[in-house]
Amino acid sequence: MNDMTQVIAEPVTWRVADIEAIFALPFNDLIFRAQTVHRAHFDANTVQLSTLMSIKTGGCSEDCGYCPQAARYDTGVENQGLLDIETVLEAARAAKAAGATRFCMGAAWRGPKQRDLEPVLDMVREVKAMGLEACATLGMLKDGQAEQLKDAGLDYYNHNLDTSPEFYGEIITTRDYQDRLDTLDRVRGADLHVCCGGIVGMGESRTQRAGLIAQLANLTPQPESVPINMLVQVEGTPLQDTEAMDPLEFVRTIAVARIVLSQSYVRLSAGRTKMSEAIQALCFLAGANSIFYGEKLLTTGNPEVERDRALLAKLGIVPQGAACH
Ligand code: SAM
Ligand code: DTB
Ligand code: SF4
Repeated sequence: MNDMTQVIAEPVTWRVADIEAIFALPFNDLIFRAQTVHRAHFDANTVQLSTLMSIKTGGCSEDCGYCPQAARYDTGVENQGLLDIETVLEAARAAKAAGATRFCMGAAWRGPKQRDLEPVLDMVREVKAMGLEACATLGMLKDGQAEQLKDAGLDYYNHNLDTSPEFYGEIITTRDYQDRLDTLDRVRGADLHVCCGGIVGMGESRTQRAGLIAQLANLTPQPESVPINMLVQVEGTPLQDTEAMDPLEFVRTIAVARIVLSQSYVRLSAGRTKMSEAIQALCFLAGANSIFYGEKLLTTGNPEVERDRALLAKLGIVPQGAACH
């Protein structure tokens, strides 16, 4: 036992200070620790691939300062009502053919109304029937909606905490942190898998990054999937000119998430088009074991499928479920 073991011994409740201490480890110690935790729980050379699709785009009533889909910011995103089911299923079939195992449907809603939810339930049923896992991110859920999604066969619901409680008010004012925690409770209460993470590079401090990770780590049970997004700076949003984050600090964030969320899939999410292959490789070394796969996220770009295939091949990382394709 050395001092480092002492610092990262798993407490019942993670304090922000515990997490800051992990952040502050020498880089090599941090990565070694993250790899050790990763290898205790996962095959270190496997990655899970999810493909995203925006099923309802833009015109959103919320004021999330990072988001190109908020109606109040002039970002050039074209509004698109809920897509018809066949368009969505065609994209899901293509995602499966390209090797994704999960299809995630995103909607620019504050939350779905019942009349919005019903067609989405049909999409979930059909995506499942294709043999894909189904995920949705539709905003805040009201009582009973998570159960309807579960009954339709949904596997995962994505709802992010986005940042620490202390920084949150600088980014979003139209709903509060507790609203997000309440939706996460509803998702968990319906026995859905929870996909919950956040965004870094929004001008938050390291303490605030640790604050986000503490919130995620203290969810009980911890989320099965934790997307860590690097802010995509979109012109027209309040965060368009935020100072870019040091990529090595991003790698540290992934490593810390891996250590404290030891059994969660940590997803290297938005922001990959701006990352070199070397930084992405470091993120995998730090314990990231899932990515968004396909040339588009919701409204912004993601690396081309061929580029991702080449990168994974170069690293000897095999997509989960690849043997079936
Ligand atoms: N409207 C729903 C909601 O907000 O819950 C679902 C879709 S919303 C676009 C899903 C997530 O995308 C957000 O919670 C945020 O974490 C992420 N996101 C949105 N814009 C982003 C950006 N510019 N950079 C990085 N992540 C972003
Ligand atoms: C998540 O954490 N990141 C994804 C997914 N969950 C829905 C969305 C990223 C969106 C990036 C900006 C865009 O493409 O509009
Ligand atoms: Fe709307 Fe979701 Fe964008 Fe916020 S993140 S503005 S809720 S689409």
